[in-house]
Amino acid sequence: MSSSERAEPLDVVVVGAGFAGMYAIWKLRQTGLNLRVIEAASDVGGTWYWNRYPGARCDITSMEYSYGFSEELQQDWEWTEIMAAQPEILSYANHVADRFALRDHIDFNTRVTGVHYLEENSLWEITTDAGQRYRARYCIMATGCLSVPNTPVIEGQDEFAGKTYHTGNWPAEGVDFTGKTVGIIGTGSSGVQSIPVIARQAKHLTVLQRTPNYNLPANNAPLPDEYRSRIKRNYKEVRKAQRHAQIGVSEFSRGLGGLGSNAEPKESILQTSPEDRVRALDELGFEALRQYNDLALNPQANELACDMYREQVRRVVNDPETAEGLMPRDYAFGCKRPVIDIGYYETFNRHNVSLVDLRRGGIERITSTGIRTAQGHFEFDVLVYATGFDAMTGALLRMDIRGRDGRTLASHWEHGPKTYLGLQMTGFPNLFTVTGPGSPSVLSNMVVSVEQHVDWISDCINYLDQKGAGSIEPTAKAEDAWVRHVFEIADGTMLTDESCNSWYLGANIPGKPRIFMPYVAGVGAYGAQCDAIAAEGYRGFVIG
Ligand code: FAD
Ligand code: N01
Repeated sequence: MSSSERAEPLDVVVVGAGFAGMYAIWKLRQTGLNLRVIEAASDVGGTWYWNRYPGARCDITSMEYSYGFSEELQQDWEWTEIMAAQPEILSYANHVADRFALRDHIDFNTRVTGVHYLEENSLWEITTDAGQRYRARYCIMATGCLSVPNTPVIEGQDEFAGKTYHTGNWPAEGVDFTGKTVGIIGTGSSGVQSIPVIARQAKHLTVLQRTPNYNLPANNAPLPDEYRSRIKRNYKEVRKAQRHAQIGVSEFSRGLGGLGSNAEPKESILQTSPEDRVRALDELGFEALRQYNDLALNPQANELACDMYREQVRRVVNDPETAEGLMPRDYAFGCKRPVIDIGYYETFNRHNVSLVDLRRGGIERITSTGIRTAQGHFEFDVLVYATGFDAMTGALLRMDIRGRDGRTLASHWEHGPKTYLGLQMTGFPNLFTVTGPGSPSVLSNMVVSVEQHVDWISDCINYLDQKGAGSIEPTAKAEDAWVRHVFEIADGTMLTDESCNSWYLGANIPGKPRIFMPYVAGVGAYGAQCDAIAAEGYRGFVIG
């Protein structure tokens, strides 16, 4: 009998076998629950399975962007660089799967298409593209925030005769760009990481850029031995500190580079003179922007930083017209996820790289040989989409999720995602989301947030089982109050500024409601609320 056809319902079905689904297996197995994980890919790793584009790497120090659940694992595993590249992170995921025999619980190459609540027997029925059916008391969506690549609809795109790739769904065998003329659309994190690497191989690379980003230097390097041993000696404290930190990175990594591990910014840019700022750029280049503490909340301070940024682009990029084209304008520094780069601007000094600044005339259509823009036609052998994701809600809304009374998640979220704590939705009992909208999620070190969510969900299921309770879901009042709270604390920051068209707001997907989705208060403040709510007998939830 296949796992999906067993007579008895499962305790739990988990959808997705990235870091979240993998940890869910380890955690829920400890408590004796019987579970299956369903994964569309042919193996584990999620993000790091799909995003194999050249240059892909994490932007948080790997000693911290890694699991904390096993002391033996964290002592044994050796990272080679401060921020590991994708192949190393995927090897790590494979190692974890082997070491803890996780694959035994996973059905690979299987995409979940339907998730329906059967009210009469309080079970979820999960159906797949292969026609399998699973039934379970609980369903955990570990489907990822950045797991649905966004390919914009551009007229003529099917006519292109060359090869087309998306950074978020890169072929496992890699792509050889040698001797090829390549066009790339998109200059977010994926574009900024891949452009310097593709440029080193291709005959010619044309970067089609609609919005230039604000990038900061990665400062990546081989992992310093002293840092490695300091972290390993203190891993227990590191993991504890992560859970109390703003973005889930401990002070043990301070000063190392990567998000969350910069030195504490001490200076107010508003207190500096023009001469001070020129001197700072002379001494530190783009790094200078990391030392100011008033950019996030003060628009005037932010504008001074933007001026410094543009001046530094001018200094690095030799051709004045290209430099001008690469300068971000009209939106605040910090409103989008910071892009961490390695040699991005220097790449535009290569003879085989050119920029098409789409602000001077956009894409009109894709032709059989390239892209026609208002500025002319550009020919390519290969076209790369580095155009991002339908983030945070995309994977959930692509499944047909139906809760009580057959109500769809799509209708519950018609005006934007509504959750309580980013963990549950009203009307969808016993269905949990890992790092869902309304939790720190993509604003955090996501391995830390994944572990915190899975731990909370596991404790919640144990609590219900001990009580002999059959279901849990948030009250509409608690859900509404949480949605308001998430919005209110983001309001007034650069993150929700009108000029900002980030994927945090859903602004990258035509027709998606413009709502700020993650929770900005930080991993520590958020975790404390989750713990308090559980300690008070799951305040705001109805236990049936
Ligand atoms: P994912 O890794 O996205 O896994 C979700 C899985 O669910 C996927 O394997 C997918 O195939 C599967 N799935 C989805 N829908 C279905 C379905 N219907 N049926 C079956 N299976 C399904 N975060 C950081 O904190 N630091 C970083 O440095 C960082 N770097 C990143 C770099 C890149 C290129 C990208 C794209 C993201 C990065 N992130 C980073 C975010 C990253 O997504 C998370 O850190 C983390 O890997 C998420 O793990 P997850 O298991 O929640 O989701
Ligand atoms: O996607 P993005 P991403 N015509 O949405 C452009 C994580 N990540 O894959 O800004 C022309 O940021 C779009 O232009 P615009 C990280 O969380 C992390 O790069 O909409 N251009 C933009 O330039 C990150 O934030 C790492 O005007 C079009 C680009 O495509 C998230 O994933 C590495 C277009 C998309 O940028 C997403 O990053 C990679 C069109 N029709 C990813 N449509 C690390 O470094 C879109 N664009 C850890």
